[in-house]
Order: sequence, then structure tokens, then C-alpha cells
Amino acid sequence: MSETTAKINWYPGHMTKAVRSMKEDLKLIDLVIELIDARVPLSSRNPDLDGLCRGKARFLLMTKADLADPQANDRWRAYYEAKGLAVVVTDARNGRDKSAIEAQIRTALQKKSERDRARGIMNRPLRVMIAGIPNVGKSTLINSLAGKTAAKTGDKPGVTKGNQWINIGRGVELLDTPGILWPRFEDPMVGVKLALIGSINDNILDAEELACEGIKYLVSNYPGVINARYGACEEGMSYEVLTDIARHRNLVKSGAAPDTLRAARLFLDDLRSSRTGRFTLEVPEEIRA
Ligand SMILES: Nc1nc2c(ncn2[C@@H]2O[C@H](COP(=O)(O)OP(=O)(O)OP(=O)(O)O)[C@@H](O)[C@H]2O)c(=O)[nH]1
Ligand SMILES: [Mg+2]
Repeated sequence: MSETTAKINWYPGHMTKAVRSMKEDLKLIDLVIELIDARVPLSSRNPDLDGLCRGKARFLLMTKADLADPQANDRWRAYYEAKGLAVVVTDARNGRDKSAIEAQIRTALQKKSERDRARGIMNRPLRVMIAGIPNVGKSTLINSLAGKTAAKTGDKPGVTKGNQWINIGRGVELLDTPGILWPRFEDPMVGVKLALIGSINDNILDAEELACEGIKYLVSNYPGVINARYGACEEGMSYEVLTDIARHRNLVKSGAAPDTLRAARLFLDDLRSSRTGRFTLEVPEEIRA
């Protein structure tokens, strides 16, 4: 990927407000589950969570594993485990990993439960905050764990507007929170990656520029997938590839010029839902400590 895309930042007022109410509710919280997106397991970690959640038990949950490169999933799991961080890798939409997640919650809170018992405090519910960037699957995960639709979900960032408690039974209460980013991406590529996976509001993005970044990445890391999906030629600059996608999909403007904006939107949609194939935008080796 290159750094040609204009700097992306998205930190609207509702996120400042969300951080404030998270701070407030953290007083009640025993454990924080930090959701990260398997396609960008490093860039989707909000650096502000370290400060926010200081002193709280915490583990990572990597969502959208079904959309990410399976080999990369294994490498990222090993990477975080080597750092001593527990991580559950999952598709948040189905409840398949429900027991693994609940077991991880109880393991993370074992000491606390023992302390409570020693003090004669019995059956106090475990209160768990579900936190992470927008659109990572927080509300979806809660619904899967609850076994019902308790939280509103949607295929765009910024769906959850405020904190909401959901009792999932078996002595566990989950707090759904709005997705939060941070005021400035030090590395502009973090903004590009988060935009590519759909965690940044599309209204502030240049779809064509962003699609070109995605095309460039796929052509060099997953050669052949664009050609297989659209019949487009992968040679040349990414804008030429985008133009070829428009041609192959008969997306034309008046005057018969290829409609690269519609092609960009189509490509981004396909990329985000892995119709162009499963992909991961960063690998552990790229990390420079
Ligand atoms: N393929 C796939 N889709 C997922 C997964 N988790 C969530 N989704 C989809 O991702 C979209 C966003 O899910 P939400 O649960 O609304 O995400 P959120 O983190 O609550 O988002 P905000 O409330 O906007 O911060 C929805 O369309 C979900 O169906 C997953 O593990 N795999
Ligand atoms: Mg939500």
C-alpha cells in the first residue's frame, strides 16, 4: 500500500461523548473484551483503550475471522498469545464459539470470583464491557452470546449510539458500547486500512482513491482475484484496473466514459464482504517495534 491517499481521520463529537460514558461505566466493569478485526488485527486496536481500561482484566476477541486470510488468522493468534494476551478468534455472527468465550470470561475473572467468595459475596454478576472500533461486530457478538436480538446492528460504522446493558444469563452482564476511534492516526495507513474494512464513515472518504489502495494491495498480495471476479486486467496503475472493472461491469457515464466512481463503490462493497476473496491487510512481520 502507498501513502498517496489524503490523510483520513474520523473522530466526530459522538465518539468523545462515548469515551466519556465508557469512563463513567468502567467503574462498574470487571472485565473488558477488546474486539479487533481479523483483517487488520493491529490497526484495529484503539491505543486509547490502554489508558481507559487500566487495571481492568482484559482479553482480545478477533472478529470477522471468516472474512480474513485463514493463515494470517493463525499467525495473529500466535503473535498475541506470545505477548501473553489471551485471544479468541471468531465469526461473531454465529454462537459457535459461545462456550469458548464464556470460558475465557470466567478464566479472566477467576481471581476476582475467588476474592468475592472469600468475602462471602455470592452470585454477584460478572460485568463485561464490549469495546472496540466502529463496525467490528460488538453488538453482533452480544446478540450471539445472548441468543436473541438485544442490540441493534448494521453494516456501517456508528450504529450503536449509547451504552446498553444486556444480561446474557449464567451470571454475566454485557455492556454494549459505541465504536470508538482516536483523534489522530499517527500512521496514515492505519486510516486507509480502517476505511477499507468499513470502520470509517464512507461520507468522508474518496471512494475512488480508497478503491485504488485496495486494488493495489490485492494485486500485489492476492494476484488473480480481481481478474477472476471482474475479468479486469491487473496490469498497470490501479486507476487503470478500476477503469477496467467499470468497463467489464458496463458502468458508464453519459458520453460512454467508464464510471469509475460506481466501480469504486462496487469494488469496496465486494472487498468488504470478501466477495473478492478472504484477505488480511497486515501480517505480524510488518510490525516494527
Ligand atoms: N462476516 C462477518 N460479519 C460480521 C461479523 N461480526 C459482525 N459482522 C457484521 O458486521 C456488521 C457490523 O456489526 P455490528 O455488530 O453492528 O458492529 P458494531 O461493532 O456494534 O458497530 P458500531 O455499533 O457501529 O460500533 C454487521 O453487518 C454484522 O453482521 C463476523 O464475525 N463476520
Ligand atoms: Mg454496535
